[in-house]
Amino acid sequence: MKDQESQKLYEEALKYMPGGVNSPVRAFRQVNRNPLFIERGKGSRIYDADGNEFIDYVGSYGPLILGHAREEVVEAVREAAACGLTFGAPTRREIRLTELIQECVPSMEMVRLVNSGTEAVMSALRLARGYTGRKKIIKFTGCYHGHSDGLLAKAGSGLLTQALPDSLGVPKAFTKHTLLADYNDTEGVKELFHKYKGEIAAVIVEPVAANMGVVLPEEDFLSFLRKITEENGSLLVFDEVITGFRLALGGAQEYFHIKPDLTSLGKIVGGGMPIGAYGGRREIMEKIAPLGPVYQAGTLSGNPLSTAAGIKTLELLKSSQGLYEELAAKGEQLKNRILTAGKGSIRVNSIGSLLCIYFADGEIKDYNSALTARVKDYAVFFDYLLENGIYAAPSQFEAMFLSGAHTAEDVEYTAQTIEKYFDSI
Ligand code: KE4
Repeated sequence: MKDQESQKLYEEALKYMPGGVNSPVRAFRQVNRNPLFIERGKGSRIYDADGNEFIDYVGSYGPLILGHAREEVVEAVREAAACGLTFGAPTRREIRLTELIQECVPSMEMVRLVNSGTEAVMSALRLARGYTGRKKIIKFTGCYHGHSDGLLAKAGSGLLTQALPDSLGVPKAFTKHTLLADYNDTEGVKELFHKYKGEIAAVIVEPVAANMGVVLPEEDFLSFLRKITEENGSLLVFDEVITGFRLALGGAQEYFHIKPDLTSLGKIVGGGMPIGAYGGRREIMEKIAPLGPVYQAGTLSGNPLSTAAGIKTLELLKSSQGLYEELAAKGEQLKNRILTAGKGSIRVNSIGSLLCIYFADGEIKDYNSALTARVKDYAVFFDYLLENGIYAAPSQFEAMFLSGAHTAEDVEYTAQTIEKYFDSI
């Protein structure tokens, strides 16, 4: 595959940016090649600097459930931009977007818009501590909730990719109130609530752990978290930055019928523009400045372009009959074809349009089992797909995303290519 232009751009990029990228996973460090520089995308396709075309299963790590450059979304941004990029003042689009969020996710009785998923989670946890007057937070190993200091403890996503259990530069003091439990380990959570009785402000969880590949909650895990937080006066925070508007229009909380106290959103809610949001029960959200004493702010929060893209995206999702069923069917079809092709050498975790192909022998149900994945085998597989026009996640621990723009032909071609791979090794 020709990649001279990407190589040239990569050399250039290395002069100015750490690793030549603005987010670590894009550097392709876990796979055996340098990153490709992407020029444009349309629908399920992306096109790189050398003119190569790929079926894209990264989709910018989640926002593009409608595919790249969906005309109505681009038009909405274009129209908003022509009226000014930002005002630092309230606008009607913020009302419309937060109204749509509340319609789709009824537990979010009140919403604050921010600029990234990291900011949404960081703010939600500050609010949880402010509202409860407690300090401790429980998070799960392998879950990733953005890069705010207190959460960079045994996190997933890029930290798992680079085998960094923690980050340099985060003093121990900043994570001493972060308690760790293993995903799906209800006994471990019980022990923490026993040991730190009355001190736990919140439990934060990815309702589907999409940042250690795709690890599903075991039966009753989420309802157990709902119960034990209620019993202890702690808040349940669903980090739906990936699952929000992905598993269902109402996200994982609709899919699993669990009502958290607070929810963080990102990605899809901005339709590909920079965004985050957090929200929940009114009496909790009213603690947020300027109403209450928990401070949080942002220059570009609720900006016209992100709200325009988010509004149009959610309106299209609301009116798209059968999209989620279609995504789930495509995901299931692809999972079954891949499992058969793998002849027992791989595992595929999937739910709806989220999927992860693990090069592993045992079930992947938490951080420790995820660590058993044969990442070098994954890297060889990734390269084969890339050479055959398929752009998969450049890390064993990132989910692959299907969109409404992926056609039956895309799925068939992908399945056949994967079948050829396993026949060839
Ligand atoms: P951002 O700050 O990257 O917008 O969101 C942080 C975040 C929070 N919560 C969850 C569940 C997330 O998955 C993320 C970010 N996801 C990663 C992909 N696994 C972003 C990709 C990247 O870091 O480049």
